[in-house]
Amino acid sequence: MEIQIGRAALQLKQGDITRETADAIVNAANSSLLGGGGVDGAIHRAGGPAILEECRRLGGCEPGDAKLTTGGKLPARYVIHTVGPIWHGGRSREPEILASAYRRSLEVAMAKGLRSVAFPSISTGAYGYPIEKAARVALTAVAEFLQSHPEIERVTFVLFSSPDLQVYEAALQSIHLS
Ligand code: AR6
Repeated sequence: MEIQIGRAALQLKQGDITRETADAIVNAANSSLLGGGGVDGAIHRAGGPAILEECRRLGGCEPGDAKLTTGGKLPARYVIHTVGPIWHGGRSREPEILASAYRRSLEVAMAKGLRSVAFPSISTGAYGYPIEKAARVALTAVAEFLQSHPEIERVTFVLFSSPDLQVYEAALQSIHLS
């Protein structure tokens, strides 16, 4: 599924983000930036040790912030490492922190002059954020950003499973039509 927002394309697809050829892929990391499981583990495995070497020099990352490394051996040129919120029931600023993770990732991409960015579903794995809620926050934050920043030409959400893709498609339809 793909929609236009201003001049930009917002695309949803199923796949493995480590195989994406965007200018940058986004990593759902933890505050240490020193690796982990899930998509973080997959990105470091596929990208090789150069990414972790660069991460060691970044001094970690606060939840809701984002930092840049090169893509190592990945097809993407850069990796933007962001940290989503751990789900604690929804009253600990989880939506604000999640929206900030998406916005800051796009700001970091823009600062480097990048035009295409691929995101995984941040916080909906090990961090336990309910995916229906996370999808609305994610798509709203990205759509608002694209409306005011035409420099970004394409954002792709790469959902790992078909059920996850369906959740994002339903969320995008309801946001787009409202
Ligand atoms: N491509 C796309 N999506 C993927 C891939 C992949 N190769 N692998 C997993 N996913 P998670 P979080 C999906 O747990 O919830 C790490 O240990 C996965 O199905 O990777 O933000 C970090 O170091 C899920 O939908 O990230 C942190 O400690 C989504 O990516 C912690 O997990 C996010 O799941 C961050 O937790």
